[in-house]
Amino acid sequence: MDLLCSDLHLSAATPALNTAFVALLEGRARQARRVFLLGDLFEAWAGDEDVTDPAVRPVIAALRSLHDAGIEVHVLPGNRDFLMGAGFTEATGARIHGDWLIADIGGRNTLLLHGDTLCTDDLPYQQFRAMVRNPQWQAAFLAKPLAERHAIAEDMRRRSKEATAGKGEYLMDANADAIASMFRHHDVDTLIHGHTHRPAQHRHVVDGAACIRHVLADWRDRACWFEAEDGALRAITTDGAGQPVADPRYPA
Ligand code: LP5
Ligand code: MN
Repeated sequence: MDLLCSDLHLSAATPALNTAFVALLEGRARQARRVFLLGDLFEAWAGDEDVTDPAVRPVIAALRSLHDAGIEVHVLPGNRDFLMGAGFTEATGARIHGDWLIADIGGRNTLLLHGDTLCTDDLPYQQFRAMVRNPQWQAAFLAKPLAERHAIAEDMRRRSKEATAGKGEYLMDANADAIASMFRHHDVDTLIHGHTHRPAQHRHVVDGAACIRHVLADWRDRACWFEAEDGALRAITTDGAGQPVADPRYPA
């Protein structure tokens, strides 16, 4: 079984979700062969010194213990935690990938993305992204004291909230041409991503071929993950008692 999730946005302000994620890693994930974290595991990652943050430490320890139990942990960077690097890898044993990854998920050759690269209509974001993904910018940012980086990250979160409040909903969704060219370019018929916080299963036709795009839900209200096995992909959430149940936001 492979387990996938994204957009947990864990921080010191989300103790219940941090605990729910640790419970997932200590429970259900132990039956997985691989765990894929498709970005925005953390609300904001200002550098790998954050692995010792008291709120983050239990999550790091749970990832480490999963890795030590022989389960592969694969991470794609999100727009909140793209600065995770060698310190994170060393602490957790997880493998950090580039912007995309192709894997056999439930028997289908599947492209995995965070999802932000699909939002090509959001030009201010794409410009911001190009700036912060530049290695020189990152080196200069990471050379600043941690407290200053936290303050910049917090300021950027504030700016982002202001900016997104003024953007149309369509602008922040995946662009149809970007989706089609991803399927085409990577020669896959299945795509899984998060970022847009719009849980759904979309069917697309690209050059006459039927394609499917699964969008992972965020963890704002409750845990959500996909389990893939034997040709099936199941969306799971937890009920009021924290027990795993089929997520009603997705078709059965
Ligand atoms: O994250 P969310 O859901 O609110 O919105 C995203 C896009 N916003 C972002 C910014 C992050 O929220 C902030 C991340 C901080 C953690 C990283 C820490 C280390 C880096 C510090 C960086 C300075 O990704 C948002 C999208 C939305 O998704 C939907 O796709 O619209 O995009 C924006 O809000 C970008 C603005 O539109 C453009 C902002 C330009 C401001 C540039 C100021 C540069 C300041 C540099 C300081 C050194
Ligand atoms: Mn995101």
